[in-house]
Amino acid sequence: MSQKSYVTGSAYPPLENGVLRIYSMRFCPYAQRTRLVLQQKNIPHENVNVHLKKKPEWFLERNPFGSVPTLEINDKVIYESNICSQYLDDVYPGDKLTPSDPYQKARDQMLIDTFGKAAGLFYKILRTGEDIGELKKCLERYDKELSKRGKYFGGNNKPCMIDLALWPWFERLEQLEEKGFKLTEAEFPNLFVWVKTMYQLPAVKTIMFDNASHMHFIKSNREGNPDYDFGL
Ligand SMILES: N[C@@H](CCC(=O)N[C@@H](CS)C(=O)NCC(=O)O)C(=O)O
Repeated sequence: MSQKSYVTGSAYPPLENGVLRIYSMRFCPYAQRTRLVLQQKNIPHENVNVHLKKKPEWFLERNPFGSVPTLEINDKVIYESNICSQYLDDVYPGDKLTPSDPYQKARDQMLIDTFGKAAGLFYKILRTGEDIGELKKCLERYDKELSKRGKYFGGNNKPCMIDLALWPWFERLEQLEEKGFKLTEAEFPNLFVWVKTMYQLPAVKTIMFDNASHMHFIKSNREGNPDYDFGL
């Protein structure tokens, strides 16, 4: 199976019974969330990358929104990153990533859902060079939360769903430097420790890109010709 992205007009790569497949795009932070869960839980799967500007017809038949990540197994199709990740955690054995306590689970989901604001601001800053103040305000909440929880949002011993759901944007934070912005350790002491700890995680190391690759992709995307297959 090719790593290169499948385009409009390509033939559907046959899916064997019982095999779990993720439809992805290598630089998508949302797909990265679910790919991190697959890695962290060691779930056997195959990866099919799709060209998001020239989507294959068979991809749109499965997910009419044409978004990644999308999961497929037998006759089941699941999309939306947090829903895909939760499905995997519910169904597959291995490290349990979601807290069993309903209140803790709700608290974590709140932090994941409301992170959408920070993610939106991040891209707006990259696009417009707008000031970083509002983003910092969002991140303060996460820094404070970590100070109560430990090395990870999941505590001192292991990462949990929220760590994996937030990570993709932190791997991309260095991109802000292009606009002359930098978050400092003095402002976000707990997030800084967390970022260092997360970089040591095998799941993160396996699928991460360095800043130069992220920058290349974001620039190509901005120019209207996203280089989905960069480096392949
Ligand atoms: N809310 C979705 C967002 C996913 C998303 O926007 N992914 C982007 C790629 S980074 C995508 O598939 N875009 C579809 C498109 O460009 O048409 C999720 O959490 O899965």
